Amino acid sequence: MSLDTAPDPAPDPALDPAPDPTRTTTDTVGLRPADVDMRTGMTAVALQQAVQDHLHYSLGRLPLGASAHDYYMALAFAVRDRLQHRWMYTSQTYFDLNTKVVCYLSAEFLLGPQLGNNLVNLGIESVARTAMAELGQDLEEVLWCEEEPGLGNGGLGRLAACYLDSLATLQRPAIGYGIRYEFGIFDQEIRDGWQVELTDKWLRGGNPWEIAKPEIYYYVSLGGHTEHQCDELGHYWVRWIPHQVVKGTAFDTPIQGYAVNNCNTLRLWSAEAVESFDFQAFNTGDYYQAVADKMRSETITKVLYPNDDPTVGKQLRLIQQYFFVSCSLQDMLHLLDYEGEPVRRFAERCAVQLNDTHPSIAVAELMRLLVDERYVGWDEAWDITRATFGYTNHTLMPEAFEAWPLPLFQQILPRHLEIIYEINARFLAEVRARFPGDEARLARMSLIGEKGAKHVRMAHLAVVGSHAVNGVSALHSKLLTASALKDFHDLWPERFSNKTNGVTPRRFLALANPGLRALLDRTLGDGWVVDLEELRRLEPFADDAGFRSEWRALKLANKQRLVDYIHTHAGVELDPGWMFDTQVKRIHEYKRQHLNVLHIVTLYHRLKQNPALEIAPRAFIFGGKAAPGYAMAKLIIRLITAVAQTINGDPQVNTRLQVVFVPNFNVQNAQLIYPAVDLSEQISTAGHEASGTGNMKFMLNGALTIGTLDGANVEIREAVGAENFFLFGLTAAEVERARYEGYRPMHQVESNAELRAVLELIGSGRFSHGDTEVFRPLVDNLIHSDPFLVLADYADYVACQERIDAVWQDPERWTRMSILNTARGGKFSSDRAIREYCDELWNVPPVQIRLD
Ligand code: NBG
Repeated sequence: MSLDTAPDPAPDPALDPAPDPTRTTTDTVGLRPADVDMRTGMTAVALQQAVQDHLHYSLGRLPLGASAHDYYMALAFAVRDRLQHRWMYTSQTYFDLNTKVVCYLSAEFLLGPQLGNNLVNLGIESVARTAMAELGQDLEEVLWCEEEPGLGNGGLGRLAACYLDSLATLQRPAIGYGIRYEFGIFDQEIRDGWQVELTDKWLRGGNPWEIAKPEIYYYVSLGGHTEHQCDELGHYWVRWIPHQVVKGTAFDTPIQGYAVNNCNTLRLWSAEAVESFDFQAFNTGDYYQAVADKMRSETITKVLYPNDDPTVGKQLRLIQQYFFVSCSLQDMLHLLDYEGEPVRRFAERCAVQLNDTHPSIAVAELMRLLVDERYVGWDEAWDITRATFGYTNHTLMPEAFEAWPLPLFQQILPRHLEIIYEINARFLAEVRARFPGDEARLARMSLIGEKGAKHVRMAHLAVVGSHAVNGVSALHSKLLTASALKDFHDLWPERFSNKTNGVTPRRFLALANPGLRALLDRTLGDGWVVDLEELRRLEPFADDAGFRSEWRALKLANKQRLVDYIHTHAGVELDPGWMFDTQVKRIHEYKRQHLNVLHIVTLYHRLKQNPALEIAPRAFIFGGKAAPGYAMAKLIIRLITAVAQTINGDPQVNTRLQVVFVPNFNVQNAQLIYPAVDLSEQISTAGHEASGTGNMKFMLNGALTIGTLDGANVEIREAVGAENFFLFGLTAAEVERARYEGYRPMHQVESNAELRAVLELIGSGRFSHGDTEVFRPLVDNLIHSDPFLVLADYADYVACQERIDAVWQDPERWTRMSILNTARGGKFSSDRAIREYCDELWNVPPVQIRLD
């Protein structure tokens, strides 16, 4: 498939003959060979020249006055040219070969800074370092100028970005489809210990990676009503008369694979008003009304919503979802037309994956496009739809199961509601036939929920409209089929599978940890970058004292890097010789940052009771954003910063304990954090973290994990061996049983004097200048409700931390375990995950790209 096409009529097959399927190389007519071209050459000289040209022609800067940011832009443009070159060949080849394409629909793509990653994937890092040095610039400083696109909340969006990297690296034709938010996830500052949110103006300095494609746009209808008609031939058809039409325009970002020529596309849609739609307003002189409409349309892609904020407006979110899904499906249909393929072949050309329920309206939209606009019969359209979609579920948290109130849905998508009713009627007939008389089951499975106010259940729509449904870790997939989607599993067990998450070794090892990369290359060769199981060959080196000491030196250097960053950004100077005990991720009660704090306060309390107590000195490092409307999560941040202030300022304890909250956790600073950590905190309530991916990034960088049997922790522990993993806490089944039997947190408090003392310290104002009110909601919640069983796991957690303390005192043993964590982390590559998706669900084989 070629993406470089404006939406114009399908080509005449007589003029544009079908491609010869036996051809394996691309038709390069009109494309320019790379090595003779200074513009895309891969030597330091060519790159240096390209940077100078861009400084001059693209940016209009004199070398003398150019800032590091100017050099960043110039280098980014120069690198983009090299990507563009590969992108052209890639598009041409995919088109020539009529390949099947993975279309990854995701409301979030958390790409992170792109320059460094593109240099790694093109294999020109050292070339760029030399070129920039020639220009008097330090590459590291230039890389640091990049403003990352924060187009995601956390794990889900970052997973989508890792998957794009793996798809390109594994040479699979793929397009990521999403939303070009003008403001991504907010920037976090800490003021007086509290989180403050600032708008993320990531486009302010210009985005050198995207290419606007104003000629690629689609119209998206909203609101209004439908009209049902029968034409003179007796055909029944439906017209949707919308209240508003907006226009979605494409912005493309190249996604370069590692050490291959494949360069795929991330296509993000931006909303604008349809000028002609305002014609009447213009004619009647109501210019300002027309401008107001324009502004209203543009708000659709203004801002990314936090995925866990209970307070944000629902209406705009539904519109956002529909907007990007409709543009993307229309784009796929257009590409099919362009290639002269009949819509009947849609599912053979596009494997469309729904990244959580956010894009699940796609099921109804594809039906609408096929039935209402392409006049495909319902049954055939339904077969195409189900063969097209796959659905990945990313959470069991009930509040994330999207359910739209019926009146809201009807108001925005009247035609889709009709289609959903029809899908539902046919679906329920199937259930009725399989389970006669089971009315309760019908009510549970219906696409329309009737408990309380009626609502559309988007997860059910996604399952019914997909041929494949998967969870993101073995445990999560098991729980999914045993609980949330059990009825669907009873009906269609063959549709369900597990695809354990993975992370890209390019960004999270090669780029983030250059010291380790060099050591691995020297020890194993560089095959591990694309075949992460190669790391297993490190195992014997765990017993080599010389190697262990090298390993420690490396970790120390990485810690020093982080110490400098933290000193600058949080004003605390840590000692790199201490254990770095770290929890970085979204702040959420189920992730239990407050359990971590209870442990810190326990140590504080013990040291206050007994100043001579011997404990290994530890730096506790936190980072993560709380949803702006999630009061308890924000209070947890406040607790962390309060405990940090008290401990760091107390000479009696600050020689053994330090606590720091790193503001504005994002991909950029994450790349500094993962390689510098000794202990990774993965302490969610069992059964609640679908997978986790930070846990994998830490493991690969040689951190040891303290964790519950939750999400991918289970598989991490299996891979590294129980003796190299610090396990504590209730299992998912025990958590469920405790809840079922009426869990009483007060019982924990009554039976554990140390826990009581710790909670009293927090409640007494010890960490809040005597203010006994500020943390009361948090302490009360733990004592009286404790929905995530923090107190139930407290004693075991503290005991486990004591075992960790003992192991840390034996550096040789710790290092051995650290090396084994890296060596046995190969499974957690996103390449493994994407291979599974491609082979088992998408049926998309690799396509080689040659640049001749
Ligand atoms: C998140 C889960 C994580 C998981 C990522 C990626 C959502 C809805 N889910 O555990 O909480 O690692 O998805 O699968 O953001």
